[in-house]
Amino acid sequence: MRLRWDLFCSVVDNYGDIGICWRIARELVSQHGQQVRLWVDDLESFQRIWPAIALGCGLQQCEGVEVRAWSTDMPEVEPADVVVEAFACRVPEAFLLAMSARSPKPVWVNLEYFSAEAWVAEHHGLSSPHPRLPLTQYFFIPGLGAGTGGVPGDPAELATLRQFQVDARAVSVFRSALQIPQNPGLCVSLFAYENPAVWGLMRALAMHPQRTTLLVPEGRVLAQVAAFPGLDPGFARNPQPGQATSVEHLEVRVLPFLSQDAYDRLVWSSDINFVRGEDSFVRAQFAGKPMVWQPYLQNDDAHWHKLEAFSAQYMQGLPVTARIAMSEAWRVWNAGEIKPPAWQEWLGHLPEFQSQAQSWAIWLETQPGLVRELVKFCVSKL
Ligand code: TRH
Repeated sequence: MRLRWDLFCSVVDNYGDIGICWRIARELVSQHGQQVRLWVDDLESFQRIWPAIALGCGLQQCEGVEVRAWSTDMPEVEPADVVVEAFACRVPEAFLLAMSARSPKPVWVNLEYFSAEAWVAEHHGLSSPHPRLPLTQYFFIPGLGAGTGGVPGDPAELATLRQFQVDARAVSVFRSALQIPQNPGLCVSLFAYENPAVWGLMRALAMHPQRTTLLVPEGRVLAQVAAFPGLDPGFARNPQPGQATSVEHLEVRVLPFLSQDAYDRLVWSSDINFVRGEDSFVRAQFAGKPMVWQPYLQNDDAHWHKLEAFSAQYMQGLPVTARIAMSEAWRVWNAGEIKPPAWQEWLGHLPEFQSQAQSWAIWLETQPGLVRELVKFCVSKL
């Protein structure tokens, strides 16, 4: 059934909000034949992850999606069949009134962040009536397992990336374009928030017998990486994309901020991925490579609960010593502690992490896909 969708995305900070909405919008169109209007209040962030997006353009078409700049003077438009408010953003009052005046009323969805916590299955699908208007909103919460909104991953996109991963020539072309060495040794991608723990990691990598290339796209953690003792002082002052510098067995290489497609390829072609937030975190799981996750910092330690809930499931297939090593490294990373021994221990278990990450990725692909579930859910509420 071809429905019309209004998908609203407000960029709070960082790139996860638009990153996830953009994947959903594209998959709705390409895999489910839906008609999507994506409202975004920050085209600059959008353009960073998808360079084809034009700035200052109120309405544009991209990848079959109608992209609208969402500003305070939102034009009067008829709401679509489905209205999705992503990540607690709120549509303007005038639009809500138009929704309540529409017949039939749109299916109104509050799309939440992905989490492995148990409450997800309890709250997913619940409804909440509007206090004044004849409208009902439904919670749609992505997660792991039955009763959740599923995992964000476009099956066609995953198949393409899986092919890329085993295509040595394609990986080589990708690396050349970014000046990544063809034989990088242990190839580690690093996408993180500011984190003092990065020095402990770098110390362990520098001492590790295998040569390591640490690939750091421009972003929040770069200044701390560059200030690591022993790196070239010029680099430390002003690290620029394309530059590289070494200390002992570790080479640090700065990448430009990549398009979302290129970032996916970086994750799929690296041996280890440090990821953060929601979207890169799920990409790293599908890539089937060892990873370290830094959830977005929240009040009341909510990020620690998220981390614990996910770790309990993700790490359960590991032998005990490997599980302890992984869990300690993830703790140290998120606590911001500089502890090289935790990383040495962790590096010692990489082969176990590799096979566990592969099994996890295979299992994850058997899980319900978020967009398919979302379409089914909305059709059922029409
Ligand atoms: O940028 P993030 O930290 O986003 C966060 C989280 O989503 C968080 O939960 C949310 O509450 C907060 O924003 C407001 O991390 P995330 O989720 O991994 O999103 C990053 C996106 O940026 C993802 O789609 C990948 C993309 N990306 C690029 O396109 N190019 C790059 O070079 C890099 C490093 C990332």
